[in-house]
This record gives sequence, structure tokens and C-alpha cells, in this order.
Amino acid sequence: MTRITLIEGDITEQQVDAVVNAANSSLLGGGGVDGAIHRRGGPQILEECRRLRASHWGRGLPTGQAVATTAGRLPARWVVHTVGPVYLEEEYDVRAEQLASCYRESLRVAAELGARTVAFPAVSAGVFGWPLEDAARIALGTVAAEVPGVARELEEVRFVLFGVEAYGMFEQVWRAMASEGPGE
Ligand code: AR6
Repeated sequence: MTRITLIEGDITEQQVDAVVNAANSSLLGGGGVDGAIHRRGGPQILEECRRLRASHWGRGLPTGQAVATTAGRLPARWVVHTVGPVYLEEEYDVRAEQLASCYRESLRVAAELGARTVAFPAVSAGVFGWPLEDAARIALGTVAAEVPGVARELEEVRFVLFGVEAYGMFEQVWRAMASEGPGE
């Protein structure tokens, strides 16, 4: 059984096999989680990202997809980079599906690598402006739906929320989902 856990903390400190990065299409770094991962993980991560840009992902990684690199000096084995959508109300349906795809694709990539433990941040809920409650609903709903399938080999999927507000919101949404039961 895959455990889904929530903690308040910094994703760069997690002792897990794979840490998911909320990147952008360039794969060349940025602020938020992305900045923290590159800073603490060191230049090896960026080197691999540049190689990905020079080969398969010449035009950048499309929104909703995921790709892995080394985790450099982080206490993890891999970083799975995924590109969340920028929040735009007029295109809600398409972009919500892209956000769900980030979680599905990241789990698929991590499982293919043989990861047993994966840590996620709240993708798109920072610079990309996705409202926190809805970001939590999509994140938790998508991961919960995936763990009986592609992610069944995983022992733990951990959401690492930065600050009490994000942690509290994920907790609240998770509890509400649990009380609604399966099929919701
Ligand atoms: N550990 C865990 N969560 C964190 C950390 C951390 N160290 N730092 C921030 N967060 P964001 P996005 C939270 O902006 O919205 C970058 O410039 C943060 O509080 O990192 O997908 C990229 O290069 C928020 O709840 O990602 C892209 O251009 C969540 O992580 C763009 O930002 C996501 O915030 C991506 O924006």
C-alpha cells in the first residue's frame, strides 16, 4: 500500500528517492522551489538540464510533462522536473488537466526509475498563481487516483508544504476527501 503523507517543510531537505521540482519549460532554473533545488543541489543538476535541452527537449519541456535528472548534492537520488501551468481562469479546464498531468507524469517517471519514495511540492501554487485550495484538490485527488495503478510500487508519496498556510490547506482538503470516501 502506498502511503500518502503531508508535512510542512522544505523539499530540498527530504530524504526520499525522488524530489519533484516545480520547474518551467526552459529547465534552466528560476525562483521558488526551482531556485531552492538548484541552489542546494549544486551545478550538476543544471548541467543535466542543459544536456536535456541540447538533445530531446530542444524546445523546452511542455507543460504537464516530467523528466528526471540527478539530484546532485540533495539527499535524494533524482529530481523529477515538471512544468505546471500558469493559472488562467478563462482556460481553467485545460490547465487543470495539465496540472493533474504533472502529478501523473512525475509519478510515472519516478516509478520507472525504481523510486520507492517521492516528494512533491504544491506545483503551480506559487509564482504560477494557482489558488491553493484548488491546487491541493487537484494534487491530492490525482495522486490518490494514481497510487493503485502506475504508482503502486511506491511506498510513500509525500507532499512537502512550505509554510503553515499551505500545510493547513492540504490537511483540510485531504481530510475532506477522506470523509467523502472513494469515488468522489
Ligand atoms: N520546499 C517546498 N515548497 C516550496 C519551497 C521549498 N523549498 N519553496 C517554495 N515552495 P513555486 P510554481 C512552495 O513558485 O508556482 C519558478 O521560478 C511555494 O510556497 O516554486 O509552479 C520556476 O522556475 C508554493 O506553495 O512554483 C517557474 O518559473 C509551491 O512551492 C515557476 O516558479 C510552488 O511555488 C513555477 O511556479
